[in-house]
Amino acid sequence: SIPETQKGIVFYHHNDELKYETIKVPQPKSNELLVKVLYSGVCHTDYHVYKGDWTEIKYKFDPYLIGGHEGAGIVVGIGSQVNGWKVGDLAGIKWLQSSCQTCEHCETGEESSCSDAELSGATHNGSFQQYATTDAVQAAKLTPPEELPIWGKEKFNEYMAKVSPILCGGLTVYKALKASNLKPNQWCLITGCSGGLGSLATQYAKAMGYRVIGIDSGDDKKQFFKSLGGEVFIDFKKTKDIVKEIQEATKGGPHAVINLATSSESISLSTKYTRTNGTIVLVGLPAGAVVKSDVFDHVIKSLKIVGSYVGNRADTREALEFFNRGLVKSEIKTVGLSQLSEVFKDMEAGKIVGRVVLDTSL
Ligand code: 8ID
Ligand code: ZN
Repeated sequence: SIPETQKGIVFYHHNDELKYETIKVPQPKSNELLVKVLYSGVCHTDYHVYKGDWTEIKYKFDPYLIGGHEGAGIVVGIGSQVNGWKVGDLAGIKWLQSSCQTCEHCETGEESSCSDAELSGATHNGSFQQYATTDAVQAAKLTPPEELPIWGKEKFNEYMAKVSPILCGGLTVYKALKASNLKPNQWCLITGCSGGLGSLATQYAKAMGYRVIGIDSGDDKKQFFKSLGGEVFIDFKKTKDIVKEIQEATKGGPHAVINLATSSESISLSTKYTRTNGTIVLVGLPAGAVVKSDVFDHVIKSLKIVGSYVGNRADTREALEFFNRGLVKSEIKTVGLSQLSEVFKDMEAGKIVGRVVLDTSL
């Protein structure tokens, strides 16, 4: 049975105290599922939202906001207009909470570009609570682990915890790698390669047949990156001539760069070391970031700069399949929901290796 109240992490203004409170369990609207959230990954996006870094979004405080958009849980309630879901199904809550289904972008499967999209943890209360509502069309179908050869029923909790970062991190980097137009055996450079998205990007890139060079900092992050199959690690705090070092290691620069680091300068820097005819993919969204590219160089080298924003439902299904097949492992540390503010502090300090996932029961 569904309780009337639950625990959640709420904040009333950007940068305000994060409060672990007893709040009402929400009611699903006619198009929504009610999901009992078991685990939710903490994405750097949640921290940007909390700080109010992105002034372009119309955040919804009613009166508070609940973050979280990597929620993995069990369907416990279904709105009257919902098709294709039943109580007991496993569902994932994504950043793209819902889209209008009728505009040009939705029509062509580019629903993340829908101007009426609702966003989990920003315009709609997200997965940092024990029960959350989510639009049934955009919710991700999760496969029960007992149906997967390499998982199995006894690993239910582990599966749910580890699948959660795929719902934003995995999906986003998988789509970004597609947008890079890389061919097998080409060099893929990943900035922030040992962070949440970076640890997944390293593995998806490898699984897709690319050679991976990563930039991040610290010996723990270097070791971690190598354990994921990364070939060359550049420590941005130790390197004297980063452009030269990258170009030497890749014999002319990477064929594509996936910019994940939450650093504006590192994005502009990527235009300097990318190989001639290469593609620079923008994913990370540091506050107020601008990419500066030297036009002469840009033209002569025929560089392409492209943005990539989460992914559509097919990208979600495909990203989940890589995970279900064991081609991509989700490297996580699990802590209680009540610990979110400590997680944000570590994130700000760049201390997190891989992804932190919150257990909503703690
Ligand atoms: O759809 C999208 N475009 C999308 C989806 C999901 C997340 C975009 N994002 C954005 C987030 O909002 C955030 O801005 O991607 C960015 C990365 O998210 P994350 O992976 O969740 O962040 P993290 O775990 O904190 O990792 C960031 C890493 O960057 C490193 C840090 O050491 C950390 O490991 N880093 C920094 I800070 N400066 C760097 C630099 N100059 C750097 N790595 C290389 N060079
Ligand atoms: Zn995210």
